[in-house]
Amino acid sequence: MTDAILPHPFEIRNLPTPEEYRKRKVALISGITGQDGSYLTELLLEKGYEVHGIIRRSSSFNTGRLHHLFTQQGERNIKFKTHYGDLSDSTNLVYILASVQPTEVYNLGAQSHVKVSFEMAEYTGDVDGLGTLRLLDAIRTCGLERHVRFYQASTSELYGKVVETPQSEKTPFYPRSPYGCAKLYAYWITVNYREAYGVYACNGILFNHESPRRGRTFVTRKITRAVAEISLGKQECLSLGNLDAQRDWGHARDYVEGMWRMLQQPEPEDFVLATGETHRVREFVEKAFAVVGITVKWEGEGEQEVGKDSKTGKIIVKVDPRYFRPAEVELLLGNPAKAEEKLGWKRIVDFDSLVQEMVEADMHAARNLVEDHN
Ligand code: NDP
Ligand code: GDR
Repeated sequence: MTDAILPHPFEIRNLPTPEEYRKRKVALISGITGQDGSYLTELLLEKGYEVHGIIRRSSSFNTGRLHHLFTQQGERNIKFKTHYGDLSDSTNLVYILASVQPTEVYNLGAQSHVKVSFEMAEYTGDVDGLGTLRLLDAIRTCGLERHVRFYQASTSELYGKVVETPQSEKTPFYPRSPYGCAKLYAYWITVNYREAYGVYACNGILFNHESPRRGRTFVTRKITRAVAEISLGKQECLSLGNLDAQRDWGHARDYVEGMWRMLQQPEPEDFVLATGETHRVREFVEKAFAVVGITVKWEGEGEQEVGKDSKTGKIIVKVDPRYFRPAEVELLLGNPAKAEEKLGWKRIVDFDSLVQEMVEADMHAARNLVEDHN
């Protein structure tokens, strides 16, 4: 390991020693407006951190998941600030790092939709892959590589095509989408900066995690919103793609706790966070409809398959090939043993409770016409 191959082009003046510096608790989160960003912010504020987030300039409102925190700022003594920025803009990242001087950086920002990544492959590579490099390089540029702890939002999509199950930190990667390939670069550049420059950098290889704050185009939330609307007579039918994909679904709130724990260890390492259970998309559909008292009866096969309300005989689920992916990840099932042993981490919310919470939240929103920011 070398101290620095090139001199730092820019250094913060009067930087304290890493030990002195880390006595503060200051977090910087990219992707703070997303599902995980909002739960992580809540967790860190509860732990007494000063939290800074990078938000993108958008022509429409994109801070809905943080709304309650902005309003609490005046009432509670919380230290929370947002900064305009983008993972495609290196200068801006250097500027934010130099002015915030964080002790922990959580890189959650990404074009995170797998299907969209097939349509926006280059952009996804730029933001999800090179964006991670830009943030790591910004840390070096500021001379903070021994001061900052870095979390990279790696993903079970790295496993892609099934090589073995359950998938652990030792399972070889075989990504199946531009998103997975971009995240593969991000995974390895994180490992590389750890090994080359001694950055305390960890990959959290997280399996799918959901919540009422999940984006509406991901399958779980798409299902729970449709279940609420269909049960209230506001929507006829739900169109889905591959009903047989299997996922290891947990609750986002449990997973952000694991992210934080990864950065509190004596040495940086990579960890899988998962439930150790897998369920098919169709099972999620059945459970979600069951919450509102509807039993789904499946008929037909392949693209002709439909789900009917067993009481009324009405078609409430259809297969639409538009939602199929050019290459699919058929089965994800994680082994969280390392995180359980070394981090003392365990998921709390089980599959049934997750589905129930999401359906109930969407029922509440649909009944009360609550504005949905997610
Ligand atoms: P979301 O899609 O909900 O949030 C993504 C965040 O990234 C948003 O804040 C978004 O901003 C921001 N973002 C998008 N593009 C850029 C950019 N160019 N520059 C800066 N920020 C950007 O994702 P999740 O919260 O679900 O996931 C968080 C991270 O974890 C992502 O990196 C995702 O790939 C990864 N991950 C997620 C898993 C899951 O199951 N949820 C599992 C494993 C990994 P805006 O609001 O403006 O769009
Ligand atoms: P995923 O999540 O691709 O696993 O990525 P998503 O919810 O989009 O898909 C899960 C599975 O459901 C199938 N599916 C559908 N998916 C969507 N979005 N819409 C549909 O109509 C539909 N019908 C069936 C998909 O084919 C797939 O098999 C998520 C993201 O959060 C990533 O950022 C993260 O890295 C991984 O989880 C772990």
